[in-house]
Amino acid sequence: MKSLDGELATETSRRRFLAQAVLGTAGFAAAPALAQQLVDLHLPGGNSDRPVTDAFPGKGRMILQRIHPPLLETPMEVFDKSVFTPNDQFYVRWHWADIPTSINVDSFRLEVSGHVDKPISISLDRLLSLPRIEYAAVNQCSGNSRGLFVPRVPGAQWGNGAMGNAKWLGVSLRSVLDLAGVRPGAAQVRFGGLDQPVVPDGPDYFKSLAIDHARDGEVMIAFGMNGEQLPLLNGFPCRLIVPGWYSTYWVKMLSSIEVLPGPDDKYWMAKAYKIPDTPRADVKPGATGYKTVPINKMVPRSWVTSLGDGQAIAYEPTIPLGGIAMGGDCGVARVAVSADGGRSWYQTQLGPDEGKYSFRRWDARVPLPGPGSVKLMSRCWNTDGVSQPMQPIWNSGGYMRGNIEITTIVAS
Ligand SMILES: Nc1nc2c(c(=O)[nH]1)N[C@H]1C(S)=C(S)[C@@H](COP(=O)(O)O)O[C@H]1N2
Ligand SMILES: [Mo]
Repeated sequence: MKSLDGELATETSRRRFLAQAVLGTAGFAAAPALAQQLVDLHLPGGNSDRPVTDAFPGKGRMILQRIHPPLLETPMEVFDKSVFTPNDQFYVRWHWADIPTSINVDSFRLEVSGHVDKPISISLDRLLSLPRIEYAAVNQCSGNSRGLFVPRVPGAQWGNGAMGNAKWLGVSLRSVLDLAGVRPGAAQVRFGGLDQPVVPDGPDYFKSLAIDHARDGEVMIAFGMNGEQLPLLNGFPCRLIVPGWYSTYWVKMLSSIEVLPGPDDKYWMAKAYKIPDTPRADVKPGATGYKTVPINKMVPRSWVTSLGDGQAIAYEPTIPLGGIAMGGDCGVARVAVSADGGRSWYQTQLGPDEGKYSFRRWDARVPLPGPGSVKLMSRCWNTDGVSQPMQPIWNSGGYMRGNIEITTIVAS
């Protein structure tokens, strides 16, 4: 984190902020030129091929889910190279297409208002001068893997790449709230960004956290990501980090923080991102009449990343397998792996512990049942003792998938 720690508050780094911030106009205005290459996301029931693009500002090779607003998915093989997802291949998701393509770092202000002693307006210089915190955390869209739901549900048809892990650097939200002074009786804190709806009555993107959660000292206003400033598309100049929670709460281009004396009744909290209040948020397809709650903590997940779905390999009696795991809202305790469709399981060796909210690498050698088609599976147990079940869930939002995933390879 050398460059950020040492330099962010200086003139040099402010110029770098600015340079980064004006990237992008071309990529936004015109439809990006698409590469000919297609990636098969192996979504059940077809419509599974997606183009690959490197035409978005600050982004390398990404799977194109939507141009306007940009929805870019990280190719699975990226997760095999490091538990930290490079900024230029970190997935992108926006709800509204009206996203600023340049940020003036001198006039930018983060407004803190509402149920506080004194509303404040914080410049980037001031934000950068506050005491810093840093930790690794997985950013995962609530609808990551939605395209794998059976029966299929509407919404972005993500494969497994609407997620990424980064080392986030910033200041605690608590320290910023303390500058304004939260008044007694505060219930929630609402966060808004610089993006705007593109239709007259479209609901502006606002998300809220309970006041105690907002003040837990971990929730972060981040301006650093893997030792660099945030890419514009990932929320430059600063965004919220809510470790362990789905990234719908991780408001990008964060510009407003409003302390509320009661619950947030706006669209994005009251209507959108609600999950069934049932075990694992699971309901029968077509079910109605169940109670719902706002989506919240993530669940444990894991993937084989050393081999891709559909990959052909030379048969060997035992093969090396590797992948990544996440605990959800706590650490990874262990990961087991199977190469025979779940009949026999083998323990894996965990890689370095980068913190409880981070991805964790796992590796193993496993026997193959023989040549032919082989179903690989991995299963994560988190430090709260929760593990991935075999059975997929279903809900109409396509949220919170967490079952054991299957990677089919052919050994010959
Ligand atoms: N301002 C703003 N912040 C936002 C969103 C948005 O539409 N606007 N989308 C949220 C959702 S649903 C997701 S999944 C994450 C995606 O973060 P990323 O694009 O950095 O990967 O941003 C979150 N923060
Ligand atoms: Mo999301």
